[in-house]
Amino acid sequence: MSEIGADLLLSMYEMTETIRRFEQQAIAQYRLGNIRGYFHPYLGEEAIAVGAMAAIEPDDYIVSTHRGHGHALAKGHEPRRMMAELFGKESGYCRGRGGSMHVASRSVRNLGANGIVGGGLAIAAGAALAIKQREGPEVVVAFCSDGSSANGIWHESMNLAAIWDLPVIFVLENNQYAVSTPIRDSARVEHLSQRAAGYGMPGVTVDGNDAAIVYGAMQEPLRRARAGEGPSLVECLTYRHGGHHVNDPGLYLPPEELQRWKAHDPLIVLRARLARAGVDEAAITLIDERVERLIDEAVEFATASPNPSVEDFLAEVATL
Ligand SMILES: Cc1ncc(C[n+]2csc(CCOP(=O)(O)OP(=O)(O)O)c2C)c(N)n1
Ligand SMILES: [Mg+2]
Repeated sequence: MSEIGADLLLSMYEMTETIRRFEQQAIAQYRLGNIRGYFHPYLGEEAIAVGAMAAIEPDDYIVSTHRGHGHALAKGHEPRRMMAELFGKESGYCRGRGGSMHVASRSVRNLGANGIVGGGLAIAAGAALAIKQREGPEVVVAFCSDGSSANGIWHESMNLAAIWDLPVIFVLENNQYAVSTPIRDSARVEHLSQRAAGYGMPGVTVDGNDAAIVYGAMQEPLRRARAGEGPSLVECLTYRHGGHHVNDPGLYLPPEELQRWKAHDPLIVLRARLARAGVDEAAITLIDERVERLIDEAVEFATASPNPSVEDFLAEVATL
């Protein structure tokens, strides 16, 4: 991979820090009772969303997962309206009706987080088919998880994308666990990317904690997709910084395994890259301070925003 310039490294650092702080603050708000329901933190996995999104164009689409706050922020959702959505407020992206697992926005071209494991993949194939039929230049990045790769919809979507040469890039976030089940207990292949061969598409496995490596790994799949040559699979190895969701203490995670991955944290990796690129600490501190203000302001905005009114609470929600 050719070296990435300091400007791109800095913007990737800023987004990584934004997701990190957003998640930390949102978890604090959850503990205060201001956010309810399920909440699957993206802590530790930020480099995948950041690297993938740095590689695509604003007009490209994504589908996201149940662990989707980082995808949304990196794709261009504003932290304040994201936070408001998590708070269930009217000013949220889905007017507070979606919450953590159902953030979506047409203008941002995020076709949605999804509470169904693998649920976004068929949507990605459908969106890519639409792009192909209208001969559009866009691609769809389909974020998916190690757990989803054991689901039928993962295999059906991969096959459809392959036989129709659809402009999709499947970005598999292998964080080694599906809730408490380690991937070694649910797959017999060494790398999940090997499964791409079964569908006649290229597959690679890369370090998903290094945003620069993820960015680099996206280049050839993007070229292929835009040239009409079809889909690719990019498996990104990563690790959660804790349990499956905010109320899971993650006691099944071997402490030394967790520590090993924390030492290879996406922020640590990017800071080392920035140092090698000659960026001084002061520039990084400035970013940290700017991000801190941005996320504090997001919490203030969400707190001050009105709840949906009781009268139209069910508007835009299907009723029986
Ligand atoms: C089709 C389906 N099956 C089961 C569940 C319950 N469930 C929610 S998350 C999860 C495990 C997810 O693990 P993985 O797919 O690896 O994603 P991760 O949480 O690690 O990001 C399960 C089984 C679900 N939401 N959808
Ligand atoms: Mg997983």
